[in-house]
Amino acid sequence: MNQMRVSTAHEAIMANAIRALTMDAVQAANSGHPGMPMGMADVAAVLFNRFMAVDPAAPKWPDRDRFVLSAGHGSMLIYAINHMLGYADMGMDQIRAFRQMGSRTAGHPEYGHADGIEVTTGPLGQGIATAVGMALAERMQNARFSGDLVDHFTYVIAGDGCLMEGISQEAADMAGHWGLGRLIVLWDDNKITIDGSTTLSTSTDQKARFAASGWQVLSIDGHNTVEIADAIEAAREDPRPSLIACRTIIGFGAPNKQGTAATHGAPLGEAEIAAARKALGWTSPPFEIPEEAATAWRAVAKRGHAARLAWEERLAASPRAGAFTGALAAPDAARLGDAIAEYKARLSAEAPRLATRKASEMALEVVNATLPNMIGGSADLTGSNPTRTKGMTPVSRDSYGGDYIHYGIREHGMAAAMNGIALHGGFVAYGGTFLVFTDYCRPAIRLSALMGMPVTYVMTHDSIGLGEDGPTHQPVEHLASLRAMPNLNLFRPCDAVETAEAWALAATSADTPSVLALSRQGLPTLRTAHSSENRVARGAYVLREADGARDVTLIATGSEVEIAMKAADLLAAGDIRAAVVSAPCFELFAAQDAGYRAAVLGTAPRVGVEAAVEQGWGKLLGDNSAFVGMHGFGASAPIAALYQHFGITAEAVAAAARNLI
Ligand SMILES: Cc1ncc(C[n+]2csc(CCOP(=O)(O)OP(=O)(O)O)c2C)c(N)n1
Ligand SMILES: [Mg+2]
Repeated sequence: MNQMRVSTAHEAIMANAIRALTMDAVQAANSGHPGMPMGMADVAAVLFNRFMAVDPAAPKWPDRDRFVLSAGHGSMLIYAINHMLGYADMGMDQIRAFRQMGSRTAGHPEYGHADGIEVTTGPLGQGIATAVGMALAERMQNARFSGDLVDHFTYVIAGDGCLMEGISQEAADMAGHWGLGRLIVLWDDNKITIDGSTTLSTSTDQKARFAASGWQVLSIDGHNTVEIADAIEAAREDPRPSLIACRTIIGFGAPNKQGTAATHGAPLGEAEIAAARKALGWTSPPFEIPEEAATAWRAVAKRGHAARLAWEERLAASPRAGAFTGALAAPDAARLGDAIAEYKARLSAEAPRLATRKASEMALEVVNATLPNMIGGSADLTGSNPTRTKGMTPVSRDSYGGDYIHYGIREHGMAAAMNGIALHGGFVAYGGTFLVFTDYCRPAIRLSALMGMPVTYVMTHDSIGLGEDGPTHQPVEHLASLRAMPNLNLFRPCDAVETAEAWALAATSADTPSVLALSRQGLPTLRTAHSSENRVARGAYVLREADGARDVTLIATGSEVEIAMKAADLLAAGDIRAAVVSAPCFELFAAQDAGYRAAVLGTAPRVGVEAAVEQGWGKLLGDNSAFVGMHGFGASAPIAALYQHFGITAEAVAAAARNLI
């Protein structure tokens, strides 16, 4: 950016416009957080005035700079900015309706609610870690399409809270290790959190911490526009990611409350707002922006608009234009469906006995060979999760052209980074760890679901079936807790065929993330009759119908479907007619029409079987039912002893069925 072409004279009034809109919107809503936007207004004004390239007329322009408000409570900062930049969906009506039902100006910024909001933030620390994924995706896309088409920065505003959260260390470590020089974190170093001074709760030298992770660290007065601009310029030049400690005064401009936690999360009050207007020399009434400020902000949008048009010309002239646009489009579900159907035919014919984690690797061979933009990874369990397929090469600071990410032992960071990769666009991300550690990823999985990011979590070692590693590693409540999360598909396939079908759905999902719960232990192929139909897509289906009218329906998932099938054999020997329903995805089953669901479930008594807690099974089982599963934590022992000890056996299922009839 050529600074000489930018007018800097208006930055004080640009910043005060943020402050005024913030004070007035929070006051009108009688709720919200004025302190952070008022404290960081100068930094934001300089950042946008001199550096940001965004075009409100094309909010999704792929080479735009990304702005992440990690300190999401300061949402009025981004709403005020986007209003003044002229985003069509952020009129003053929206600012007036801050935090009201149906407005785009939600309490915390929500991806998809309004243009120019790159990521949902509010859970502190998520933004900075998500931004790492965005900045990595920028480099990966740059490696594939060159700097002509991909050449943007990711800017983050993070508060003391974001940096105190543990995930910030995972984020800092990843970004430093990957050398993400286009990631620039502006730390709102105001030394205040909700409870008061940061001295109440932290003594960490944050600058030393980031430096230790390989970052450039700069310190500035966050109210000095020259220092702000120089620091951002230096950050852009340095090959390392940069942390700019912006020493600020929270609530800057409110003469009696600034510098105190009182400005963090409550309206300032009419009297203090009047005093702030006076102190700032702001004479405009509430929700009015003086011409000078409006013009200055519009100039930023104009510059971004010109940059976007220039980029479009470069794209049009590029021999890679088709490939670039293709990579941003939805994955080709029809093509993958065909490839998976062909692969399934082979599986059904050969009927291998495989752990579903191994079956997942085999399915991924098909997925990755068919879809060109898959980015795999694992949190240091590559061999255990089998997530790396043939020909995949590691992504590193020397090789952004790779397609496999060694996330290290940073499950939470991995999950957030995958969100960032998905938000950036151009790639489809999956990453693995043990299912029990979904808890370590959970806040980021929740954001995948809330934002509608179709990332895939490859979660292996999905029950006591993992054996000797014991209860610390054996998920028991995880299936239930993941099923409780809205907009998340949990797949627990029973064999290699279902695993392939689950992958076909996960890899081409439009706006729902997927968790694949996969076994460590070997499982037989139960789908030996080939059908090109993706049966997992219906969530649950009759795997084996009873010989005549059903006496009982056995419903199972994953590794326990084999047990249910054996139980049906035992029951048949006693002249009891049992159907077996495989239910790999409760969420997709719930989305089927009532007629289909009723036909699958039948009217006979039901027995549910899953090596996990019963919670969440109620709807499938109904009243006249039994459940065979776990009632507490597992134990460390060989797998056969565990299933015996916890009573999850074909005999136990058959006995439960007989009890009901
Ligand atoms: C994970 C998480 N924990 C707690 C909160 C509640 N919370 C919102 S802001 C905040 C304090 C943030 O302090 P800081 O980042 O310094 O923001 P400032 O007060 O300076 O605006 C807390 C605890 C949250 N949003 N996310
Ligand atoms: Mg603070």
